[in-house]
Amino acid sequence: MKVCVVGLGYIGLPTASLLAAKGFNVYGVDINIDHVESINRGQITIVEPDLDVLVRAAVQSGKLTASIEPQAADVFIIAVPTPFKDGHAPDLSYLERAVMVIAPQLTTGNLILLESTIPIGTTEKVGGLIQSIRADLKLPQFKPWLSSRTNSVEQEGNIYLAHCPERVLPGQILKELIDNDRVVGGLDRASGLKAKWFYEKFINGKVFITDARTAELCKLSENAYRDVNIAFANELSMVCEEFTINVWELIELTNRHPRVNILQPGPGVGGHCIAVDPWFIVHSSPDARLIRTAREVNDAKPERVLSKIRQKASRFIRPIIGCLGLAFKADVGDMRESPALRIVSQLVEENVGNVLVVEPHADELPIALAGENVKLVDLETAVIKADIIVLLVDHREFQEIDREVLKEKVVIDTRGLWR
Ligand code: SAJ
Repeated sequence: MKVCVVGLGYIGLPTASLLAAKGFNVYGVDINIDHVESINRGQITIVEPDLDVLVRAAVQSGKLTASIEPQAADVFIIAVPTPFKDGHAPDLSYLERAVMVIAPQLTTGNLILLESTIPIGTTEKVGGLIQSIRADLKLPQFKPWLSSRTNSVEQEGNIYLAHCPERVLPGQILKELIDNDRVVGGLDRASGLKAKWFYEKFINGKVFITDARTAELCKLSENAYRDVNIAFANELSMVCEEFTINVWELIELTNRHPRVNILQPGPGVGGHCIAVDPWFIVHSSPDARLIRTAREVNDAKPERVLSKIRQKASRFIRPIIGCLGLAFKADVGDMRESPALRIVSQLVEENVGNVLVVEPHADELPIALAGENVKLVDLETAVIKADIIVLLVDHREFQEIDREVLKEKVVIDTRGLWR
């Protein structure tokens, strides 16, 4: 079976290499030629445990080849980003481009799987787009179903189209790709069944079929649920600050209740998923008031951290500020939507002091952090030289810092690592 994976990023590349390892012939497609060439050499730029080994093996076995052009295949998987535009409206341009690129390659019986996170109703729109380009094919019509009993499996199209949102956690992608349960939302029931049949060939998790709209909102709800719960923790951290209560101790004690499980506060919520996806619900429904507020609470958190740093910095003539971490969360190198990066950029721009950055997952500073007043240094240098130490990411390397040295510094621990 031939599989064409469009988008070789954090989801597409692990999926393509896993499929290759399972014996499928996989064509990976990406618009970035440098990325394509390095994959064909068996090299990757994404930091993810064991992915380098898997990609190298997939390429060496001849089962995975990458290109900027798609090829005819039995199954097409689209895993391109769906960011938001100004005003938080979803930007579906990558998805539309991917669909237009595969449309000429489609033949009767093909299965198209949309793994990208998408707003409610997008699978139907993709079906319409393909139909408008390929009048010779028959795309199924969307049919909502309330239970599996109410929908017939009668096939009315000659293409199968389903939304199968990815659910993997960065840092554990390969494990979760295989073990997580999947929800597949078919444009019609035949598409759902076909998608289930395909996933069951290479994952161990259970596959649940529903309609496309339900699967779309299911994925968005998973991330919005986590965002709302983190917002609760972040809100508590602000309340605690007013009353000089240690929020970490508070949460630990509150969580001793058998039905309470509060998440951890931090400098804000980052990454390409949780900081983005809830906006897709908010943008499509005025009823999503709680989800909107959670986004606003979490988005306001970096500014809270910044004002604390400014306040501490004002005690020094020109402080050296050691900022530990730039990534959006612990033990990954990904800086997309990172609150840590936002905080450090702002400190540099405002020239609050001389900033020493420590990021064990980066060899150089991102372009956004250019300036005379900022340098990437090792942990030891930052800890010795800094007047103020701001812990922004709870990378495991930062756990080992000598607490005695910290006693001589002004410490702002946004993650509760040294609580
Ligand atoms: N965070 C907190 N406090 C917490 C937990 C997380 O501040 O208690 C912050 C993190 O530091 C980070 C952000 O939230 O900045 C998101 O991190 P995360 O580990 O919660 O999630 P992601 O973005 O790495 O991955 C999420 C996952 N979704 C859920 O857990 C519901 C993953 O399963 C999804 O596949 C992924 O989004 C995605 O691609 O949508």
